[in-house]
Amino acid sequence: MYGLGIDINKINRRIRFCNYLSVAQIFLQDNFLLNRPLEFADVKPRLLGHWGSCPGINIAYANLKARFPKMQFILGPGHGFPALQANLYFDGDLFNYYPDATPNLHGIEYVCKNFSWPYGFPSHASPMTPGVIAEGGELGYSLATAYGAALGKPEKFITVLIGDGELETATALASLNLNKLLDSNKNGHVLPILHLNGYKISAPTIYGRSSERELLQLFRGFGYDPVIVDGTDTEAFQTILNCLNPNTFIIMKTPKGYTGPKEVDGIKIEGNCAAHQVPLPNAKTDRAQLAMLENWLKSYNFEELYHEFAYEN
Ligand SMILES: Cc1ncc(C[n+]2csc(CCOP(=O)(O)OP(=O)(O)O)c2C)c(N)n1
Repeated sequence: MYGLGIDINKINRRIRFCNYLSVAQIFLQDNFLLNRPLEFADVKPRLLGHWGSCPGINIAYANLKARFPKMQFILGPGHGFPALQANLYFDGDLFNYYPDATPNLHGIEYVCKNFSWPYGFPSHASPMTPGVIAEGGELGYSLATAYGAALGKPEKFITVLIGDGELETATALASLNLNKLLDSNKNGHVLPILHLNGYKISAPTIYGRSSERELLQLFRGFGYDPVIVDGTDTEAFQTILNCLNPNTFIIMKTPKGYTGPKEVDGIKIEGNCAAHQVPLPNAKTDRAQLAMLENWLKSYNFEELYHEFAYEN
């Protein structure tokens, strides 16, 4: 246990659960609990989705939810939808709207099979997503949406995850000025978190190549109190959440595609732009990639987490 009754181990287990479920949504159409060796037939015929953003989203969501259970969460890079969906499923929020999203094998199958599937869930956050007010398909609007949602609602606590690629857009960058327009007595608290995973689709981000000093000065110039945290250090993340002030701006560093494959066909994946979409695109036909996928899934030891989480009707 840590400070205010926060259980670091529980947060880390939730992150593992949601990472597994993010990968499973992208790849699996069967054998969701890996009860038998993974086969080509278990892999979806058309691999769609974005892995790279998911681990950082899962880290941010788990840390924020543990500390602020009633927060409103706004996701800038809506392409990281498998992670958002995994968290909504984990908390039972999805079940409230989709009764098939039960906390057992049936629910896991439902969530995975329907990701990016005709008549299922889209590959991005969408109006079908419970609580969504920013779709995120077009980058740039997350911070403005957060400040808008806070207007006239002093009781609200709004967290917003901004992609570092997203923050290169004019809209997101100009939205950094909005903190100057909100009277904290009349409006809700907005906590911005920059998801500094260093890469956008196929290249490094400007902020990923900036020095810490440049980053801190940039956000200080906009009137924030910036603080840098290593997202992979849950204890450090919780320490920062324990000492927020109205101007805190969190810069959360994670390697893009963290916990995913390190290298595929000689190309660096984890911590590189190559993690952005589907890191093992030939998993349905290439035995080596299938084996890598199986090892990747097994690395989360999901079975242990599943037994804690699931109930069977
Ligand atoms: C306005 C806009 N420009 C370009 C794109 C294309 N696009 C999709 S994802 C992406 C990279 C996003 O990078 P980042 O915000 O850092 O998110 P990450 O996946 O790295 O977490 C881009 C440029 C877009 N969706 N919207």
